[in-house]
Amino acid sequence: MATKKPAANTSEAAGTDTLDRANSNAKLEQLEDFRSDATGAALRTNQGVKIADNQNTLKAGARGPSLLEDFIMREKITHFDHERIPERIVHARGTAAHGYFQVYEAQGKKLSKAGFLQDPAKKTPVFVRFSTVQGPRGSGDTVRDVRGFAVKFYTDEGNFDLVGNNMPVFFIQDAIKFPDFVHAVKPEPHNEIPTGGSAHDTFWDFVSLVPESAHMVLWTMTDRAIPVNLRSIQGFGVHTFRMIDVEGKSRFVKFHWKPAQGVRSLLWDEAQKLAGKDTDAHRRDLWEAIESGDYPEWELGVQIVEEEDEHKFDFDLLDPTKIIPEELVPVTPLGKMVLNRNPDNFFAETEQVAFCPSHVVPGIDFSNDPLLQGRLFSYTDTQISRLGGPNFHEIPINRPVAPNHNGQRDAQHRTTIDKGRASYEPNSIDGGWPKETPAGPVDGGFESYYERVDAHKVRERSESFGDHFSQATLFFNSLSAPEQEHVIAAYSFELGKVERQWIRERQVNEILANIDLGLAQKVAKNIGVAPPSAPTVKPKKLSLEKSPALSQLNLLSGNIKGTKIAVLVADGVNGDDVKAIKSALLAEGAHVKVLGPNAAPVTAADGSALPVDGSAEGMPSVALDAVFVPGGAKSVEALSADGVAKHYLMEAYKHLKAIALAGEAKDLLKVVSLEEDEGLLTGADAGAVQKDFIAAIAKHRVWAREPKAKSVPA
Ligand code: HDE
Repeated sequence: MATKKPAANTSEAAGTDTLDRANSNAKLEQLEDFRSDATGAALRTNQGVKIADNQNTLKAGARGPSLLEDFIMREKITHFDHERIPERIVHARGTAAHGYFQVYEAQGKKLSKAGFLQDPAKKTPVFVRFSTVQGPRGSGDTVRDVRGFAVKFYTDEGNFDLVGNNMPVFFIQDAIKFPDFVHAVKPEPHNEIPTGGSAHDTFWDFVSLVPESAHMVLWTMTDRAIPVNLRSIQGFGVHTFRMIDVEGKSRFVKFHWKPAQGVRSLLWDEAQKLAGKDTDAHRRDLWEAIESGDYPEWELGVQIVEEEDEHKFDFDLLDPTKIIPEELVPVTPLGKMVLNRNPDNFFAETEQVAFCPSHVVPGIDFSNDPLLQGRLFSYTDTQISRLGGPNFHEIPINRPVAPNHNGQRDAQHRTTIDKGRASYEPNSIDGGWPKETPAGPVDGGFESYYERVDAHKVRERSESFGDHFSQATLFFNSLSAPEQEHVIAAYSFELGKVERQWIRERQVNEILANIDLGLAQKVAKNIGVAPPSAPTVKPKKLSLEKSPALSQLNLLSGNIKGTKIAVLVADGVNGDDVKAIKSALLAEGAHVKVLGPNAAPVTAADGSALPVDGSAEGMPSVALDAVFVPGGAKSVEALSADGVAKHYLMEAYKHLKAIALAGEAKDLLKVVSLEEDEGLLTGADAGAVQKDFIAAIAKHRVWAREPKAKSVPA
């Protein structure tokens, strides 16, 4: 149990908002109880010695030199000096949460004998880490980048790690190219610029020389690379895997995570601003959603391809730069995942968690995708230097719930006190234990799929991996008009930052022109390159003209659950409007932030004190999804004279957000020179606009406004 905070902290509850602040502090203390370290235990050294003075080093006289003998100070500083561990070489910036996975129905006879896919009543614990790829541990959350989506299932048969991304393909086809790719995308070696992004020469040099990257680079130029938050990203296992059923039959599968919140993204201007206004935007959003009980949820599904259908597609299932269009093979839902608990300690859990694609359980197996095969080696290898040795599986967050028992011994950071004399197998000293378990349909030992391989040893790329453009073309064709516009803008922005003209030209002529000539010509114009008149590679006939499942505008949830709405107030605000809109939005599962000129409560028109959640400056429009301004003549007058409030509205308008102005707030339209449209609504009071406001928020953006919004200053 938490003991009370020291008096110094409680004395701050002595201002005008005494009651509210005291109440919310008490709530916070209760909430944080389980995270508290208020044990009542004495301060001791690591050797267990009680410490009498933690304020002063041992000195020869109060003003004299410090003494080497001070083991208390030396232990403390030595430990501190070694607090940091190497950050991940890629995916260093991340955030994570605990939760559970629950299967819908038993899969043993249909698809996989994996134990965690059998019992719909069973909740298998998971730990999920989301990440960006390029930036270091302290970099911004909203940069243009791929998002990692790594899930550790703590199953009764051992840990299963599904280490995926929020995009369904990858930049390269063979693991041997990974260090080249990463060196190219990382900040440049001479000046370590840029942090967190790919808008620089070495990245575009590499990808313009490596056409197999064309499809994935196109994904990173879409809005998928700037998600609005981590609760609304899709996840993909990327590679083809195998699943083995109880009869031993194997099928190929591709894993998909579909967010219940729908797929939503930021606009580029928002993403850039948010990176400065709130570096932790995504981390904070996930944390706050879970703390508030709004638990993010995803559905796990698989595309299933029967063994005999392996070669029926016009691409190779083993090629990680290809998707299987959902129109050809629909996603079969398997179960749902809910994230319902934040970590207690970032370092111990989020930083020290070690994922590895080779952590599989019986019923799940690998394909021969050459990128996947390389990953099976790389992840354990990297933990050996990052986590300081081969015993990282003993770190609590990595420990399986299934017991592990074998003859592996010693090495750095071993914490298990192994018993018995026989650390080898077979043995006759410890009764032969631990022994092998034969493979079986249920709870058996792991047995690799009995695949026949008969070939020459070669260093070769299969010819079936040779088409690098047709799926990129399919993807571009499948995007809606605003999505295509954003892609053109993203290539233009990124290539516009490339200093070497020949790299710009090569990307336009040899890559973009082969994806879509119109795309290439528009980008060429924006970056000062002569527009190409023809592709350099003969286009392959597309077997599918469009895949609607690829456009994120088709992937909205249709409701406003989990969105964040700003309510702008000042002294004199109509308190009834605030109350009404709050209850209407909360009833739909949205989060409401009442924002004042500063963090102090405002006085409503009826004289009552109205607490606020923060200031408009502290929670900028780029961090929220929509804006409501209640009526109240005095409040509207104050907002009309407040630069922050006016900018708030104009910025929300520019970013195509739903805006509703109640009562006198309609007067603000003139002040900021904006006109009503299908998402900028006015009405006599909150009740009159709330229905249309909610419908506009559910559409996520007012796309029809985009051309007009361009003239609003950024
Ligand atoms: Fe990774 N990747 N990767 N990767 N990857 C790492 O492992 C690697 C690839 C992915 O939150 C590293 O523990 C190679 C594809 C995620 O902790 C490292 C290749 C996909 C995460 C590594 C790939 C991913 C990583 C760095 C090509 C999507 C973060 C630290 C053969 C399917 C996991 C670490 C977390 C992390 C190697 C390609 C996803 C160095 C060699 C494809 C989500 O081992």
